Amino acid sequence: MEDEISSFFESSPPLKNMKETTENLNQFIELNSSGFSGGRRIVCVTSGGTTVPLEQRCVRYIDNFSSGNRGAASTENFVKAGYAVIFLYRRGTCQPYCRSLPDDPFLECFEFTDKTNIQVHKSHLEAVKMAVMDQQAAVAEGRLLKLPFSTIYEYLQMLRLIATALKDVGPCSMFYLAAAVSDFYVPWESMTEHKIESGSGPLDIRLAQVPKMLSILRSNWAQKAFCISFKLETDSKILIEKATKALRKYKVHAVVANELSTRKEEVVVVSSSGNVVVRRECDKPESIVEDNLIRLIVDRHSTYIKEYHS
Ligand code: 9Z3
Repeated sequence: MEDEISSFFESSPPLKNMKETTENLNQFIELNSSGFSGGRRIVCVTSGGTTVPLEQRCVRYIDNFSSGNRGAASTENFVKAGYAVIFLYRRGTCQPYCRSLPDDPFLECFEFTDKTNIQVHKSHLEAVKMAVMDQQAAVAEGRLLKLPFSTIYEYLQMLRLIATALKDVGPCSMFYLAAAVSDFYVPWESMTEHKIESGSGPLDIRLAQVPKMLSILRSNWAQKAFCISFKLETDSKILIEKATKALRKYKVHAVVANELSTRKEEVVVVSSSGNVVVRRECDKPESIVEDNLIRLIVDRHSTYIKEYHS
């Protein structure tokens, strides 16, 4: 397994903004773990789906479904709970504090009062005000660092970078892995450079298995961090069994199991202390499942830190 993982990284195209990303990351972690900020807990929230390019100069790719809503909503709740959040997200997916804005906020929220004055439409005023104020406050207080990815290559290299940078934060750090990560990919060296020709009939592609990074995250990159992974299924009959298997195999602290069609209504937190069903409060229209989910995860993290120090 270790060999597969090293060869995955050795053959990956290097990250473009590696130096700048590492600097921003280290600065963010230093600020939040110093006495100046009171030593905050730091969580890395991953969000959105990874792409698998089919060509090195990519025109076509395979994608994993995820709107990024779970990651964005969870980030807002972690910030509210006092955490600093590294939001590792798929470019173009849902962003924290923007969930109640329309699909095309720029075109739908603004209106011209005359040719030189633009203002927010009355019906969107509250949503825009909250989005801008909350996001600016989180960034100004140094509680939110956003890092984008698109491909499986970028995602896994960034995850390794973050895990390594968080090593000294130990049990006060958390990984909350809500991103939908590809299980299969085309190895970079076996990928054609140019756009695949479409004139020569059906296309056969052989996909290799993406090495399971969760094991190495737990056993090597971030041994002391609290680690929550997600399990997504479309068949509810196998969901809990699969989540339980993942809990044992990867030795994470909990697996959040969700079924695609009901994922906004309920999730099941599977851990060694039993399974807990977490639901959205149906009688409150504003309520989202992440309100209760993050409360539970934060509680579990507190217990983990206490037990670690005793
Ligand atoms: C999830 O299960 C997330 O909860 C969703 C959130 C992607 C369903 P949305 O972004 O949806 O709000 O639209 N994420 C993990 C999915 C995943 O790929 N898990 C792998 C698996 O199930 C393990 S890493 O095998």
